[in-house]
Amino acid sequence: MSDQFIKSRAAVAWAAGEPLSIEEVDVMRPRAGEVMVQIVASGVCHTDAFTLSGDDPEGVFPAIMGHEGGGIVVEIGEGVTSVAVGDHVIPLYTAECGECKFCTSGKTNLCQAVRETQGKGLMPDGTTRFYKDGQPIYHYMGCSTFSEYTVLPEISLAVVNPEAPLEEVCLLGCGVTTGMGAVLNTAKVETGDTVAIFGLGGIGLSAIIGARMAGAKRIIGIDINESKFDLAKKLGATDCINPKDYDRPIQEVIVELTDGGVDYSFECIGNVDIMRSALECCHKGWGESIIIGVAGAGQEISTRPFQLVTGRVWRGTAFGGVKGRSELPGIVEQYLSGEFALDDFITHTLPLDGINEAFELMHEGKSIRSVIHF
Ligand code: NAD
Ligand code: AHE
Ligand code: ZN
Ligand code: ZN
Repeated sequence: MSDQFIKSRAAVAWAAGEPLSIEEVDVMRPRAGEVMVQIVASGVCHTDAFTLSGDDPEGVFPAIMGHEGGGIVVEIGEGVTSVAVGDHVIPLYTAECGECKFCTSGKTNLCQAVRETQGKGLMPDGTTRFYKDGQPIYHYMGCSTFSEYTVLPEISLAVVNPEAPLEEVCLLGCGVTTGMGAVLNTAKVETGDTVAIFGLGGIGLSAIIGARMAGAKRIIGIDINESKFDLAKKLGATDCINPKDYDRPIQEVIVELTDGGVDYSFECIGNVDIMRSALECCHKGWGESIIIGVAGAGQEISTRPFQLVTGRVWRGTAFGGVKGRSELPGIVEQYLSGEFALDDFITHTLPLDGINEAFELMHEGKSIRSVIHF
């Protein structure tokens, strides 16, 4: 490869369902409007495992996965003005161009400027920047943070305070922002509300933090893995429930516990049956259920329409409704000023070589977040 390329160690997903393979790949230098980032650390999110499993309709292989990273800008392409070499950045799987119909709507964070090519594993010009022995390798969620060096569109980077440790604030690239944002931006939970949070992984635990910040008076955490309960309680859960302890649907249990149902519920698992439970444990007349979990190809949600006729609301959220470029730097400042902690989430730190162990720990229910240090 020519000097248009640099060498990078990366974890390559050659095919669905196979372990990642550590390779030296060639990364093409940034083109116009693009930025090369040296990744310092990356969390491993359940969505990485979901796509690797083959269940993601947008999953393409071979690919370099990872979307929860933190890094430093090493090179900018022609015309890039908002990001400079040396900036500390968090890659964004939800870009923010500030100009598209979505960005200017004031109604959503789902910028569509690069979404179509991103979903195909490509840069906005329809090509890839990753190669192995001349074979193209796809990008993932526009981020590919499981590579020492990656290339992103300028509009897919949030510049953050360099005092923030990238080994921790990388978690704001997905999990923690998603859970907190779902509660604070999407649901807009208020003081005194009762909430139920299904699934106490990185997303659900972050939703607990959001609920505590919002002043919720009762925060019910639900999980089938009771090892998650201690941290859930430390972060603010008032009750923790294991559905396996009951011989009736968990929604019935929660409705009874809460005098008619919760004000808000959050599904943080990706299980369509639990999405139904989460809706049906909401209070008649006003309860709202927010879907965060990602379900596999072909799966559908169902409930009796009467649940909605009688005032319950079903919503979904991506990246917690947060506009990355304009809002994430402020969330990093909140973290720096001690409004919430991130170290609680980091149960394991591993070198890139240990990335398959990170997936195993997740599947075994032993980790909240594993962070890969480059
Ligand atoms: P995780 O694996 O860390 O946590 C999932 C938790 O759900 C675990 O604690 C597990 O024990 C629990 N669980 C599994 N089955 C359950 C059941 N039947 N009942 C109760 N609990 C159960 O995963 P995560 O990283 O926290 O991600 C959670 C979900 O959120 C995934 O589907 C992920 O793809 C999705 N996600 C969505 C967004 C978004 O923007 N919408 C962002 C990040 C992650
Ligand atoms: N590609 C999947 C959907 C995956 C999905 O829902 N992704 C979330 C982020 S998960 C982060 O861990 C998301 O942001 N979705 C909005 C978007 O534009 O992708 C499929 O079903 O095709
Ligand atoms: Zn994620
Ligand atoms: Zn936009």
